[in-house]
Amino acid sequence: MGILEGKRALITGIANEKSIAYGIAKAFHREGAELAFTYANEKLKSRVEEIAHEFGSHLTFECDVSKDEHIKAIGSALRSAWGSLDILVHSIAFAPREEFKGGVIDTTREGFKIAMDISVYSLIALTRELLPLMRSGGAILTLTYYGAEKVVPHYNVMGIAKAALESTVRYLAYDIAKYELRINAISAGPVKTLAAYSITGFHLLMEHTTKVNPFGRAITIEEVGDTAVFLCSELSRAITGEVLHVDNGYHIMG
Ligand code: 0WD
Repeated sequence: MGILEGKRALITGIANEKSIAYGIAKAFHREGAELAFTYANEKLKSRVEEIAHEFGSHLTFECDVSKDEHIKAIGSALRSAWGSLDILVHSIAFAPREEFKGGVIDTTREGFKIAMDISVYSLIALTRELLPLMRSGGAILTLTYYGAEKVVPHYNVMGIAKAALESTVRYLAYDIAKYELRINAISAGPVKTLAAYSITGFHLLMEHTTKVNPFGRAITIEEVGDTAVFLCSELSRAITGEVLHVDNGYHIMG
């Protein structure tokens, strides 16, 4: 029997099979969870539907997190499809491509607002909307990156957004504990996904990280998936507000 048997999970942030959220969905499916998916826009609809079928699900909903009405709609769609929810995976981040070109000093007001809205506020808004559906013992998971803690050239406003996201995890952990719910973040090492390609010099970053980490190799989305299973299962029932690095130990190096 899988560790997530009987659990219902909503997975956001799949763009394709390379997405970190895809690795999480795969591991959740293996562990017996029932899955539902959101896609950000019409362009991603058919790809996400195919992925849902692969995992035995027919539940896919459009949700552009910059739109309050989409977030509301997810609440009502899940209420009628399932009536309850155990796990929310928030695997969403965005900043306009130009924001990764110069330094933080070049950040535009608009770019700052967009990065914080899509990458941070969305976690608060989704948590609030889905809270009434979540069963006691449930868990929320988000994805962050080392650029929240240290300067990673070109990560820029996204580093600031990830620092805010990690703080949000701690504050939400406090708020939702009274419902016997938990929230944690995985700080993943670099993975070649669509989002990563917007970051100037991503390949250099990948090369450096791989060279420096103690294992000398890149992480896989399957490795993130396995940690996600732990953080969303009862095995981690005393862990909340935590940022867990899945980076082959890169963050311990000086
Ligand atoms: O190296 C990496 N790839 C790392 C990613 C290292 C550490 C953390 N992360 C984080 C990202 O910052 C993000 O929070 O993991 C999360 C998932 O990122 P990913 O798997 O690398 O990226 P990708 O496969 O591109 O999926 C991110 C998705 C979007 O895909 P595109 O490529 O179409 O932007 O976030 C979603 C969208 O599906 N997204 C949105 N969803 C709803 N509403 C929105 C939006 N407005 N904007 C982006």
